[in-house]
Amino acid sequence: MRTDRTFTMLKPDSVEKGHIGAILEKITASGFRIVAMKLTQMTTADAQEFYAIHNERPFFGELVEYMTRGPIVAAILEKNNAVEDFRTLIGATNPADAAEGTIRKLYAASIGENAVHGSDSDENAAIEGAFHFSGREMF
Ligand code: IDP
Ligand code: MG
Repeated sequence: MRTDRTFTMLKPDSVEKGHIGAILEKITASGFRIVAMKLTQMTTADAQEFYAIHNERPFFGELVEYMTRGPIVAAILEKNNAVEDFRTLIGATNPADAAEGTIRKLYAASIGENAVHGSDSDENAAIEGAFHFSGREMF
């Protein structure tokens, strides 16, 4: 399993607020190379499958509504130690707990609407990247 790639989404709130450019600038300035990227919108079935691990959680319905309400930017990123370094760059799930300078501290409104996704393991990075991109869309 390669350890130099992760998967991200700039979530609907980031797109709605016009934060695509600022967040991508922070990502690339932090040493991540964009391997694949697109503006897309998840269907309800897509979001239910992508977040299936959370389907018993009380916030699942709210999460699916949020993630499907508008377009997202999906991307695969490459860097040494990508998964861990990207989780550090985005900060804690709840922006109130996120470190200064992290993407969620800067751009997230709440624990639900928290601006960005970052894969939590190399295995999930591969699964999530393949969920959104075909091999021909990866560079
Ligand atoms: P992560 O995105 O930091 O890995 P997870 O615990 O995997 O956080 O949760 C997935 C997503 O579900 C979060 O990014 C957030 O959008 C949403 N979420 C997590 N916890 C809550 C909650 O307590 N209320 C509402 N939404 C939540
Ligand atoms: Mg997670």
